[in-house]
Amino acid sequence: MPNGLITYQEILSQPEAWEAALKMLKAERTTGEAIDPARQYEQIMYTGCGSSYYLALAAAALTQALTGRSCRAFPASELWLYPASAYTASKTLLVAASRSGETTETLRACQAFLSDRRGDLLTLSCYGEMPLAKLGTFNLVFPSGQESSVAQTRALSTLYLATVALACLWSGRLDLFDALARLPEAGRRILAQALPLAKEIGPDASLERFYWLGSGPRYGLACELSLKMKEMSLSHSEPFHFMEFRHGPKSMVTPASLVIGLRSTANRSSESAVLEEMKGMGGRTLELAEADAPFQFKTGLDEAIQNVLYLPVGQLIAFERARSKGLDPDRPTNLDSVVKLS
Ligand code: F1P
Repeated sequence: MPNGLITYQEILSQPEAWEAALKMLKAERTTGEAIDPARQYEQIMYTGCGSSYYLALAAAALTQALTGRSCRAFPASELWLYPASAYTASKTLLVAASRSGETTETLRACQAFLSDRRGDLLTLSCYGEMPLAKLGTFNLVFPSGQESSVAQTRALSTLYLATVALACLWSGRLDLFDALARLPEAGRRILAQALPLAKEIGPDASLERFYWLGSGPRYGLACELSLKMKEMSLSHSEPFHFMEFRHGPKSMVTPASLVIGLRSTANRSSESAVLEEMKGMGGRTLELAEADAPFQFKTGLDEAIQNVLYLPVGQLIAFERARSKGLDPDRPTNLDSVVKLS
């Protein structure tokens, strides 16, 4: 089997996974609405590990923007070992994401949260038989996100999309909730559009460092794509908020650097300016955005619900780079698909 065929198929099948998840969320809409934080909780905390923590970061930023509720994200290990630095006395909805549903830190954080009676727990996972899927006050399971590769792709984007759908429900934006149904088709088109780009960038041996820039609801996604580049291709890769990149990290930019911007529409001028400056310093740049960018989505969708579309583009770039380095993305070096502590 050619290297990475499982991962490749999982990346390409994301639109179908999203379709199945959205159907389930539509059917379970009452659960989503019943959880409604607006009425019951002073704050929402999101948590997970690795990719699932980056999902939590992205979900917290978007959910706060849409609902106006206080939303924060912490690695599960921080909630487990340093709860006083994270929780306040207010009644909390904890949203825990996990592909496997058996990552030790995530389970420990959720068990401590419940035993300390801090509020209610909503779990988002892909395997209904695993411990996390039975732990929550509310449990949403998305089998279409199941995957056998180690580095998360389909699971991450599917669980992330679930948080976007819940944010739409909790903010009463049923127009946005309904518009999510257009994402699978957009995803198929963008995957096809991204393939040649990934095949051009991936094998480019003149590139040695990758910087992923994202702000607001896109910072967590920048972190996730940076992790993909590390996990799949063992490349030096780092995420930053757009404007933060100027405050020191830009000193690392050379012609061997690719600065990839998950650019917004709302703050286009500020974010494009950072990429232009890096280009002026001799760095290479790649601007991804809905419109007015070398790689554009052109979905016509509201900015709040199209962020998931950045993921397949970055995943394919990391995948092609791994393949060009003779690595097997299906079996990344030194990685396990789940971290279980004794
Ligand atoms: C969390 C995780 C992954 C990471 C690696 C090890 O898994 O940290 O994000 O990429 O595969 O496990 P999960 O809790 O989402 O199953």
